[in-house]
Amino acid sequence: MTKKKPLVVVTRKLPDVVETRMRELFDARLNVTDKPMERAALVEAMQTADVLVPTVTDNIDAGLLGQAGPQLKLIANFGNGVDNIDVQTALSRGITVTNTPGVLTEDTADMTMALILAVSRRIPEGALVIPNEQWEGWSPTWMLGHRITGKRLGIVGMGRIGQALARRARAFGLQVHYHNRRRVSPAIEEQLEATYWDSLDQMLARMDIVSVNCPHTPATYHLLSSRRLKLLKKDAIIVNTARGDIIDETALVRMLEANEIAGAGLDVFQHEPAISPRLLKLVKAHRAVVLPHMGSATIEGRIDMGEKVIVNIKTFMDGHRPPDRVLPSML
Ligand code: 8YV
Repeated sequence: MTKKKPLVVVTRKLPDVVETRMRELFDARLNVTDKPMERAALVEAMQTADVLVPTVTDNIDAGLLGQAGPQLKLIANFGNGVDNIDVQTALSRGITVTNTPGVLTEDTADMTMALILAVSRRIPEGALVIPNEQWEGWSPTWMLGHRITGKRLGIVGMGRIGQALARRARAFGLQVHYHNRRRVSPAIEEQLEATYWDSLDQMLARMDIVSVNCPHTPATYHLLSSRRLKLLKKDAIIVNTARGDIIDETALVRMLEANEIAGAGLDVFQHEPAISPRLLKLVKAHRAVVLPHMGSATIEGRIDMGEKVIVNIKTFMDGHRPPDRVLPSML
């Protein structure tokens, strides 16, 4: 007798190869329209699926988890960050949670570097000049940005992505500084030529460029608070490819408006996809560069993420520990 395939509900459209493999292995319910699932549809999924595969756009909160049927045993998140899931509640209900670490590290670090360059060298502003037919020719004092070589980069969160950014930053001639919950090993520090600051406040006050690369957890919500943002140098820039909630966005907008900080490059927002009108105004005035959460948006990365989800489900269903379990100590 063949074993019954687990019912796997996938909330968004995934790359074709991933979906095809899922259909082969599981009783996969795919979202062909890619429209985010309404709450009622999510409730139904929680009550019927053996495995739920959500993304950053699904808020799997305690209320939803409270309605899960006893058959739901695994939430295999398509994504590295798990702040879209109330992991504590899931675990307390005996639901295992997995994520997709490692496979989006390089892509996200690339995008972080791209934002640093975009803000410092005014790339989005310059890229509009020719299509808008506004180029009157070269001038020695026009469209000047700032050199990044020799500047100090402060990385907030020296995990995989922070370290991948540090490697890139070294190649660009930046001085690497970092703050992390735990100091990284001397070998890594040496390899990255990175200077550790146990005081985030002190590091912030001295950096030319600050990059947010830590996960969003209750402990990092508004880590870059209004008070801390005020510590930044007036000519500093800040980039965020982690999660919008880590920066007090209202305070950041206020500082950009008042020219108390030189610029910002943001790939993530506090209430995405909603963007505050004041931030939008700053973007239009070229005071900030914004991207629509594209850090891991490569086809290779998204296929790798899908493969990780599949391995996690398959291992779990075969009765083993999935490789990417989210543990309470990570929160
Ligand atoms: C993903 C991300 O696109 O994986 C993450 O944590 O922020 C993104 O790069 C998204 O989470 C997919 O769910």
